[in-house]
Amino acid sequence: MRTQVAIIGGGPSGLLLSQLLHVHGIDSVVLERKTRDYVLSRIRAGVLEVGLRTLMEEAGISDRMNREGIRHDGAMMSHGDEMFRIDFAGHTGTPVIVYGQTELTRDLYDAREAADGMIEFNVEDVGIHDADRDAPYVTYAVSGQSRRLDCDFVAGCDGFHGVSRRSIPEAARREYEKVYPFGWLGILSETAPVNHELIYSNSPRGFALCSMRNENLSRYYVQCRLDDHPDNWSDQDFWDELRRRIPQSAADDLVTGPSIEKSIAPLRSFVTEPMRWGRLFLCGDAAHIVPPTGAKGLNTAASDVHYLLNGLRQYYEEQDSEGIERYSERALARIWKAERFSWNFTAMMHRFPDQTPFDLKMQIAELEFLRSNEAAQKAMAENYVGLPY
Ligand code: RFL
Ligand code: PHB
Repeated sequence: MRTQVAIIGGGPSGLLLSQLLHVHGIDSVVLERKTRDYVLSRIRAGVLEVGLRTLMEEAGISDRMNREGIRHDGAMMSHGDEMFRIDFAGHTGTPVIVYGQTELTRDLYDAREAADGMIEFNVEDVGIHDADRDAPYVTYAVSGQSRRLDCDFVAGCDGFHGVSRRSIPEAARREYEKVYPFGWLGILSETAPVNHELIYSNSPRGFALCSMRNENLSRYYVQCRLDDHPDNWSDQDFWDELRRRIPQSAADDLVTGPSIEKSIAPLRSFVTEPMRWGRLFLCGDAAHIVPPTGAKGLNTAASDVHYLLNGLRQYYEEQDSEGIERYSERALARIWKAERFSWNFTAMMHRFPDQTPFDLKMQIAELEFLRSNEAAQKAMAENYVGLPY
């Protein structure tokens, strides 16, 4: 089999790239290790920046997002019983939209299917070959049968644990990593959200976040130990702990109910450089991870797709390699700023095991500065709604 772009991974990066390439007349094949249902069962990000929304529009699949996504003009920050608002729309003219990654991925799968896009599910043993030559190819197996996909380019959209990053020789890449000494325990419940905007809370018992998917579906998180397990938490334990970590006014309004999903995600900052090796390009979680505090994971994946799409279009439409040659440099320039924001916001909001009384005072001072300073609020708003591409 032959295609122009072989895409490893059918998560949001791979599907969005594939759909956008299709819109611009470039052919691709997506290879996904799991099934569609499995990919859609993963509960992840929920906040969409304007850049990602524009890409969804360009991909021709923004109708449901525009109809069902919830516009958020700001978000609440709290410490103790203090609570203040960051006005995203007021400071930047732009809101964020709350629309789950699951829904966005479903829209992308539907669009690929409607266009007869080629997606191979349940692929095993993916191998990327000759990416540093002119004619790369990908080998894989489906139901025990070996297959070969010849292509012009390979897009590595296979997440943090995929094969693409590891296909770049170690001597040719450099990795930067910070592992945080805690995780987030998240639950999804069919209850009305406690507030119409998100609440990010720094409490003496650890961080908490009140988020949502729609008016009857809430997403809540509490900071937890890395060695903790969701089975250690009954729903009642979770609600009790959440109540203790958010301001009293919010705790009083909290509507509780049975959880329909409960999971723990570790927190990590990670970047690999460069994001291109010959004709192999890394996109999204395959190249970088942010702690979820800044809601940047999915959004940084989208900016990679934007730079790669432009590079590939320039190559096919103008026979000019400049865009693909500078892909890594352009993508990384934006990634590092999102890494800084996510790291800084994480440091401001969480309890760290080795935090000294001085460190705690610094956190409070930072939050107080943010509460009282318009310029600091504007900087936060600009980062949160997404820096320009
Ligand atoms: P994904 O979503 O991990 O998709 C990669 C796809 O590649 C497939 N795959 C392979 N396919 C073929 N061959 C192989 N060898 C393969 N290896 C892997 C996988 O099955 C998968 O379908 O990466 P992508 O597309 O780059 O998208 C990135 C986003 O998913 C990610 O940045 C965010 O979801 C991160 N993230 C969150 N971001 C937020 O902004 N807010 C959140 O609340 C949030 N919560 C999360 C998260 C990531 C989590 N992970 C990775 C554990 C919660 C969790 C639990
Ligand atoms: C979510 O709704 O899952 C969510 C929202 C904001 C974040 C992280 C996660 O910063």
